[in-house]
Amino acid sequence: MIERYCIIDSTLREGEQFAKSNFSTGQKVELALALDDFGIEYAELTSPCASPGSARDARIIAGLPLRMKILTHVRCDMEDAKCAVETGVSGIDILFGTSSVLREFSHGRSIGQIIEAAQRVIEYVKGQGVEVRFSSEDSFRSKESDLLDVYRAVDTFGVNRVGIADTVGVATPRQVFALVAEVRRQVHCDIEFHGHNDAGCAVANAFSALEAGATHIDTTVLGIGERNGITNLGGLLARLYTIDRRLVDKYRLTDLPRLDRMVSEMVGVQVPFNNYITGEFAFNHKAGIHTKAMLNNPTTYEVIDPADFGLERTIDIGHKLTGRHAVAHRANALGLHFGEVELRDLTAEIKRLSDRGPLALGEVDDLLRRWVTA
Ligand code: HCA
Ligand code: CU
Repeated sequence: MIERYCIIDSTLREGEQFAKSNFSTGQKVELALALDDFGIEYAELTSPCASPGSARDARIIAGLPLRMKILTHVRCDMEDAKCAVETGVSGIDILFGTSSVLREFSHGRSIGQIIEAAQRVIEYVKGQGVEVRFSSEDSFRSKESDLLDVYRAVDTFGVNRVGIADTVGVATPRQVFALVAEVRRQVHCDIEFHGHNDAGCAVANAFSALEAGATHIDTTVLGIGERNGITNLGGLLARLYTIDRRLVDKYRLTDLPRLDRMVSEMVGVQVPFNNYITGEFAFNHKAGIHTKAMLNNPTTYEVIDPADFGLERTIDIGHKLTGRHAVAHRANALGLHFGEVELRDLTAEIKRLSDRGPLALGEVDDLLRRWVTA
């Protein structure tokens, strides 16, 4: 049972790590305003220590009159934390690699040293009246007992959330469920999940995390991020909507197409054809068996009502898989009415013609009109 949850949209942090991203200040502000209108609870920004422009933009966005909370993301380091607090954000997400591979080849610290460093930074940030989260990079390739030691310790230091990160996208939904449920038993604070999509499980894993008691999920618009990205905002909404529409009522769903389009234009990629909800064909119906049922009752082949997202379904007619019902429906829309035999012949003609290639709707319409006068 999922009772309460928040989305932390990281398009302005993880999304900046996408190969084609290079948001201008104006674009960052535009996106922050759009996410806020949408009803997202938190937006995470690139570390102000990354570049002078990142620091300036973090201050600008933290100063906007928004309902959502602005977070920034830094390493577990005192200098970084100070720099983050100075931007005026309401929360800081700190990150430390706990896996043996990162400990050996990246920062070289022991679990004890990680806990000590975390305590200093957490106490400092809390002391500044700022929200703080502690996340362990590459959680699923970390030793579980190490992870739990770290999470239990930072919980006692007063973190608002612990973060579980599937940095390389290896976790399965079952593993996510098991780890989040275990962390849920061990700490009192909130739990955040951040999952990459390398193996195609980012949405499923985020959902499993919620089922196991996570309270915060990281997403990005269109799922953009390092490599092939993380949990797609629209994908998570689709997953939750089909479980219980009320879970997503708090968001202004009709603005999702605008958000997806905005980010696709900003980063210079198209919205993928198979994107959740806003992909060009997400509500397109083609085969005769489907279109017949759809015309009788759209819930036969649609679990999401496109109108809830301000979208419309399309029914393809001019192809060899077409069916009589779809043809009759189109004819009715044009004010033309055919008998059963005519309809059968018309449908056969469309199938014959489209064996050479699909017909445009205009061509189908011409054929229907000619049939009347023939
Ligand atoms: C990265 C960091 C991160 C951080 C996630 C988090 C990851 O490797 O770029 O702060 O929870 O995937 O581990 O994005
Ligand atoms: Cu990440």
